[in-house]
Amino acid sequence: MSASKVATQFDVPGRLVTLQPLGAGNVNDTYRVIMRTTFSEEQFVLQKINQAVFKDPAAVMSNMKIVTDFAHQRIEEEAEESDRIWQLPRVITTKNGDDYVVDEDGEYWRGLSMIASTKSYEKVESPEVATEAGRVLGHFQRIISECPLDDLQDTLPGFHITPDYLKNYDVALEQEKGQELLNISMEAMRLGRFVENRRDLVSVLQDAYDAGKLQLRPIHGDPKITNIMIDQFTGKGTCIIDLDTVKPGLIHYDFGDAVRSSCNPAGEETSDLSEVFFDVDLFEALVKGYLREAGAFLTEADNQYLFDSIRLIAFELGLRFFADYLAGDVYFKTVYEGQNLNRARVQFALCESIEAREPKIRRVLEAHI
Ligand code: GN1
Ligand code: MG
Repeated sequence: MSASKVATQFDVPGRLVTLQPLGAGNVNDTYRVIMRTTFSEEQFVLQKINQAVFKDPAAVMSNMKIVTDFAHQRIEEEAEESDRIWQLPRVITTKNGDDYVVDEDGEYWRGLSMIASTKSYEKVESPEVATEAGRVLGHFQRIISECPLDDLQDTLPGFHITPDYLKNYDVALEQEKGQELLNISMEAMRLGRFVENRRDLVSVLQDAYDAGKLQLRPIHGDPKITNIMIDQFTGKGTCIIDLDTVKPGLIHYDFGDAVRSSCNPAGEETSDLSEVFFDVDLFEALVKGYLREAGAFLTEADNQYLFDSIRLIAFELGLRFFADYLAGDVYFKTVYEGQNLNRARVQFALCESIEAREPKIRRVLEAHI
């Protein structure tokens, strides 16, 4: 079914004016929908859930409802003492009262409220934005921390289990196509060696979890900087969007992902590797904002693995992009040939920069914890 036909099924007043592609997500299709009546205009977000990634879209929607209801209540309870108006998208029901539309092709569509007058960044250019990014993530993790884990389903089995990504990579490499793509370019071979030299790294968080040092908590799963909304007028962070991957996990996945995406001023899509580096000043700014909210619930053991999470999630994302390139771009959307290879180059360059700055990064953590 066409997106505009689906858009009119949500319980939003007015006639459809237009529908525009929104954001730069690598997984779902996202649109801004504009509805108008004689006296008003309402905009909302329409998304088609990518079922190649999310095999159980109803579970995604169930988690989203549970977590947003829980978080909205906490936001309301704390509203008086807050230094800002915190927001979080609301699931918009259909005219039939459902939480989503399933069209005749079996595609799942959802409507979400728009977080108005905010912007998100593809790359962070100032410490102020980094602090806000940290604050928004810490705030989100804190307000959902008591949401019962048993109510949340695993919407994406294997997500952020780095040893499993390494297995997928090995499978992609064994295929004829994978071998061909690896051997065709010096750059792909270089990345292959980069992975080989870091095989021992992949289980660092998983081992700590298996040993009972780290615990599962409700997490966001995908707090990259483009998912963090900053108020256009006050410059304060107000909200985190893209709640598909909210599920039980390690808070380290979130911390590592927010850090790796915020502290590389070149962003994820640059093709100039000389621009890619880990900016320790941005990192320090982010840590300050994060700990202001998260400091209270992080345990001693949690703190011990924060550095590892930064290095690991940069490496993991590079590995996921590289494996997807070798498998023929089946997971992450691409707009040009070799984009996933390029994205992998960027994350691996960032990982190297993180490794080179390990003592500095650890010092920043020690100074603020
Ligand atoms: C994907 O869809 P988007 O762009 O928010 C991916 C994340 C990656 C990110 C890298 C469900 O997120 O894990 O970190 O791309 N989401 C999923 O840009 O795999
Ligand atoms: Mg996402």
